[in-house]
Amino acid sequence: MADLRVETAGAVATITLDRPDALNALTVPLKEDLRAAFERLAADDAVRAIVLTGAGRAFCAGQDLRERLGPDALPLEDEIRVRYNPLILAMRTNPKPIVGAINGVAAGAGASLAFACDIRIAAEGASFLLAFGRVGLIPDSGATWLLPRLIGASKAAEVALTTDPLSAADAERFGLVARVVPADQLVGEAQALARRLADGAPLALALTKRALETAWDHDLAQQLGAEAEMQGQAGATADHAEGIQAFLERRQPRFRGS
Ligand code: T3D
Repeated sequence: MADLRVETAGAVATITLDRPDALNALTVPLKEDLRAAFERLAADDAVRAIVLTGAGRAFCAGQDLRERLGPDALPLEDEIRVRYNPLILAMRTNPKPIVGAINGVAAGAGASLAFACDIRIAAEGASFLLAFGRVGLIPDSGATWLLPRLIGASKAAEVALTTDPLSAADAERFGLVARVVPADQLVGEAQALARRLADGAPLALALTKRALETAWDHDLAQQLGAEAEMQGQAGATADHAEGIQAFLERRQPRFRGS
């Protein structure tokens, strides 16, 4: 994992894309390591929340364009199907909440990675750039699905078609990021948020993520049914009983993930 760092402190794992000289552009090994890291953390009961950030001045500049021109590059459709799509799904289906700490420019598939996080906090000076059009491509890695849902169809069309960068301040205005903080506070703020999430009931968090995701494809009646089913699962946990007990005893709950 030469270009990826995974550090765990308590119940929070922080993943750092670590190719700062190339603005953390995505190579085959980096994509494979990143996907493997998300899958490993998904299965690790000791980890309850994940932070994703980038080293240096960028979050991620998307596909490494030098690698794309190399002799070993897969045809573009295959690369997307084999490497990008499973990576995005490893994030969106991850049972742990993922906080994006967007430290600088998030361009191309780097923007898609940011959109695939559950909550984003941005540094002042960060930006989101659907650079795909500048190299004759369409937004991929979930950007066309995620961005309209995050900021609305009209703004998403503007950002995708013009390829104008969306500043951190505008991203906050459109609800894409939860808040904007000074750069030197970014990772600390994201980890503090992740620690709060990690104190939650793990199954309830996982089911909340799933319910929010399935809602897009359901009508109200279907979603009411899905909520009932998932609530049945959450309600059967020891953590639900602990939550009620803690409420009655006026103390903080101690959720164990069972
Ligand atoms: O497999 C497939 O191809 C399909 C998947 C496609 C998904 C995609 O992500 S397509 C979109 C790919 N990404 C881009 O088009 C963004 C390219 N980068 C930029 O537009 C700019 O670098 C930024 C706007 C992100 C930042 O601009 P700036 O002026 O702050 O930095 P810079 O000088 O352009 O870049 C600094 C270094 O990073 C530079 O290297 P050097 O010259 O100092 O050795 C530059 O080449 C390198 N770099 C930046 N982005 C990439 C990159 N190297 C390889 N690939 C990159 N994407």
